[in-house]
Amino acid sequence: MPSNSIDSLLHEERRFPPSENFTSQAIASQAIYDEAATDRLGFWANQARTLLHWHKDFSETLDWSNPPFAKWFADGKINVAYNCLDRHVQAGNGDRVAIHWEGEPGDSRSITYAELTVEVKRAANVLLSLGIGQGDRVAIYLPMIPEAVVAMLAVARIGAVHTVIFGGFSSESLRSRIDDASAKLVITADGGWRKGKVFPLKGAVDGALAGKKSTVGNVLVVRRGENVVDWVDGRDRWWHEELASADAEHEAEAFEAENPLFILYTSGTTGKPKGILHTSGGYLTQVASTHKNVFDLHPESDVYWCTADVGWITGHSYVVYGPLANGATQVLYEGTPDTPHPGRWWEIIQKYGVSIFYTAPTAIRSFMKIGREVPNGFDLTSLRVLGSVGEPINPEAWVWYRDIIGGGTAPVVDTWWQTETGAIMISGLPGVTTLKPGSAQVPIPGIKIDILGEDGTRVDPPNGGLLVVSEPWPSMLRGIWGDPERFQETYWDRFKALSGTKYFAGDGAHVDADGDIWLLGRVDDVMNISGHRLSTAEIESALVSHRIVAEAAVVGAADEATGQAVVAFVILKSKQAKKQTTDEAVAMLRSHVAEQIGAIARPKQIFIVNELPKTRSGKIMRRLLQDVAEGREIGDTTTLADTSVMQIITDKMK
Ligand code: 6R9
Repeated sequence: MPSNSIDSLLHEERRFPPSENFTSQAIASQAIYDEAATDRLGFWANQARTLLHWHKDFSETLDWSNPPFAKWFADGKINVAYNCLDRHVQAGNGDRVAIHWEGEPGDSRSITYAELTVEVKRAANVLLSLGIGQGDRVAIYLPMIPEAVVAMLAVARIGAVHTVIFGGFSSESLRSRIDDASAKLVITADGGWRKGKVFPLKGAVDGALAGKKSTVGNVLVVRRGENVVDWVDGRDRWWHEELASADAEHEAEAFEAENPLFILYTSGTTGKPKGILHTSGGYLTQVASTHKNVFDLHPESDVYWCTADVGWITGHSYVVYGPLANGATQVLYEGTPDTPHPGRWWEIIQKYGVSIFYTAPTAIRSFMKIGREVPNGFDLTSLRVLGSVGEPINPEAWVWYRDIIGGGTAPVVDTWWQTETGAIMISGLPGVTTLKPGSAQVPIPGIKIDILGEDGTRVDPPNGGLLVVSEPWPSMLRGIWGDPERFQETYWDRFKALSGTKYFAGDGAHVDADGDIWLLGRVDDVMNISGHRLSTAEIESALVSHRIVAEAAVVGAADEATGQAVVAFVILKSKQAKKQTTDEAVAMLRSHVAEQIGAIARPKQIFIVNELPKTRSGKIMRRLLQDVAEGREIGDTTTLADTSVMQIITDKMK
């Protein structure tokens, strides 16, 4: 991680206590910590009942009789979309803006809660007319346009299950996710705007569905890019035509609290992405509660903006479900931060008077690089709370964020969580916590975190260890789609024999003497590129699927801008090696990975080598390759089968 070495972190002395002004109006207070410490389950039951509308109240908060399969609020009944829409309208807030949408080319739309509710009702009726019902899977592959939110909520409203696939993923990735989830319907767009151009989406869907039997019966296409698309009669339908003829009335039915809400694919340690399953009542409780407390949301006056794409968990929890369950007004932006000019984000904050802003360290670092002159050219005085997510934020970026974007006063909350945890787990609370740059700080009320050593016993400061969640939590994943064994093995078996059923997060961490937690990055083969998760195995298997490649090893190397960068070491097949220059081979392989997975996975560097460092049992020693890629002295090579390999590789790279 950039400058987040444990040594530099331990010398971080800056402290930022809350101001009296902030504390006097803050949503959170010491009282919620006290409440949760006295009665953890009672606290969550209380959050569920005060923040959400239950069609039928629950009698049991948590059923943990069959770990790791948890049930929260199991006999309660709820409709997630009703909670995000209808009830705000019924409470007299129909005229409040739900979404200020800003298209990349400069077009914009403001949509009220009343309008959004009608759109979702129409879309729900369209889904029903296409034969989608409770439990059916719907794949969503859309740009950041309001229809993405409408589509997700319409699926939720009828008790079906969405799987959103990030628009940057390739046709191949789309196909494997559609197949794994057995989706019956795909909702896409002709194209979307990115970096001043229209990028096509419908074509990738056509590619994913071409030439094979698929569970997909229909493709609904939103018109956005106005680019030319191919059309399969009978299968494809225009979203705007279907919605226009659909009934604007739809009554939300109550579903069980554990009704599946969505599957979201994320990278794990193997080549095959995992379909993380989330359900309804517990998930909505924790996203609503954290969104309110961690961001100090005052829905009647705040304008909130989370820059994440809805294709990631942050977009699910803190663009769609959290803010809408809380009746917030938010900004949704289609494009990139620097189009058409490097101040685009700050211009949007100025235009809408954004008061709460949530983004990733990689973005902050790229703005730091451009310089403070750009944000200084805009009025950012509306900002009062800043959030960070996706990877550790180095103290320098934290302080810059607070000073330059937050006017030297806005609290910065560093929020640690994962696709699997569904909602924020570790973070300071603005108005309560004395903030410490670089530390994610403390578990939120109602969450139990421990740092354990390899032997399953608690590690004391200043030693580092493995981060575990020791008690079930409402928004926890309920499984890996179609693979209960992998669910058990990946997350729950690590400490089972040693200290009971605890959730192993895959992150290393350290606690300081104040009890504040410092995240140290992944301890497995998962990389973090600009806050996006990618697995080394996934990229390696994409590389070896190319005809010229014999073997490949991928590492995440520290990178100033993106946190980590993908670096690949590739052995070519000897017959193929001579057919092109090294530069040609590298260029070919970089674009091959982008086609197989998506542009985010494209290796920054590829080194063509003759050997890879392996142990006697044949395991590639990525640790040594990482030393090479990061330009470090090479570590212990004694377990290598052939100890001269590293010398050959380093010579080759000179
Ligand atoms: C929400 C999200 C999860 C992984 C996680 C960790 C890293 C996320 C972090 C952080 C340090 C933070 N991570 N937030 N590390 N400080 N505030 O990013 O989910 O895409 O599943 O990634 O990201 O390594 O394990 P996801």
